[in-house]
Amino acid sequence: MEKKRLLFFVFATIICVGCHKQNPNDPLADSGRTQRTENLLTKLIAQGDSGVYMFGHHDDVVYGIGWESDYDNDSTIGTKSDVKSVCNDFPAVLSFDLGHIELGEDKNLDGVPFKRIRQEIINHFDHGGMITLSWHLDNPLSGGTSWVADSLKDIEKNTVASVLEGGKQHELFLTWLDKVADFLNSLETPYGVRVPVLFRPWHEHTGSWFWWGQDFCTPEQYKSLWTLTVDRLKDKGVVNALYAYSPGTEPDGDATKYLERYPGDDIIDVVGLDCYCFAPDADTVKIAKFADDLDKNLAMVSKVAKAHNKVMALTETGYEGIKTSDWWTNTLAPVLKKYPIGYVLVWRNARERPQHHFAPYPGHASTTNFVEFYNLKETLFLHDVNGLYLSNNN
Ligand code: BMA
Repeated sequence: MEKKRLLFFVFATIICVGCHKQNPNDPLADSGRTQRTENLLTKLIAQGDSGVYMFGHHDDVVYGIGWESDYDNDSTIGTKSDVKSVCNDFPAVLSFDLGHIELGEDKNLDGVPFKRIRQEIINHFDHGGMITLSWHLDNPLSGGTSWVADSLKDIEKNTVASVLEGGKQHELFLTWLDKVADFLNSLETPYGVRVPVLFRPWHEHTGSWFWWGQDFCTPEQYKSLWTLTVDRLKDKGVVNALYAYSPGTEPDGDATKYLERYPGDDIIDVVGLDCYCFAPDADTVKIAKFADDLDKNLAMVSKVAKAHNKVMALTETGYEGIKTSDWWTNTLAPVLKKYPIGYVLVWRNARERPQHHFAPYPGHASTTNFVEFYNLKETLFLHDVNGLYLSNNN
């Protein structure tokens, strides 16, 4: 390239990179993230402290029991939801998964097009809702999934080491992170406003079912994985992400164990917990045990949140199949009421595996009780946060 043209190219690139920063609709805060992203954090904290929490549902608006959105038709965006069919309101929090974005695929691991996920995120933001993203990415060393396979355990235990600096798969892994960065950077309204999201990678690492789990890396390696992730996203211009730490229940109420692999206050914004109710037979003893475990773990997380000046959230929960009709107000809500949580998220209603559902749908035995849960003064749905929460004017 001739020198003059090269100079022009460099100059134009600088202007372009600077464009976003100078967008008067979307100013940056001192932290380097957008002011709206910082506002989301401030509001999550204030909300937790005021005794209310948002309700969230994974993949809520893209499919449910007995239906799947028409992904090629723009007019179906944000129109259907099992939760809405039951209580006439959308969840305040929508969650989606980025698994398979790293492979350059058009659809995520559950068959939802990323294009559609992007549209739903922007639409939900425009309606004042919050968005959180998980990432069930494949294994960059074995070529398997997020979940460890017994036959591959010897390889999988080296995966985290392989993606860190100096590791065999480091360069490949950087390209995977860059694909996540590209997606986060693409979450922008037509007015050039970046949509704030809560990114929640490397979750449930206190168990050993994902390749980044407890048995497959040291605490230092796990923390380095986080640092690498967040540094790379920042280097790639991501200014709209908060980060959530969400272990499972293995720490069993012990803050030291919970914090053993904590990447640090400078990296994490939200301290969370993933805690599920396992009682396929509706056994009341198992349901009571879930409530006790949830209580014990949230009590511990609330102390951690306070000590580290973070907001807490129940980042994943649910009762698969919801076998008792009063679970919402008689099991879940009484525990949540005790803690300053910013939001609670239940997992997906899998259209391809109908027993794998965590929210009610029309005709489900818990619909009446879910409406009671909806009407509790502490639960916030989209109508409650609409216009007050994150809208473009905030
Ligand atoms: C799991 C299950 C899987 C799904 C994954 C990512 O808990 O629901 O079927 O693929 O989450 O959404």
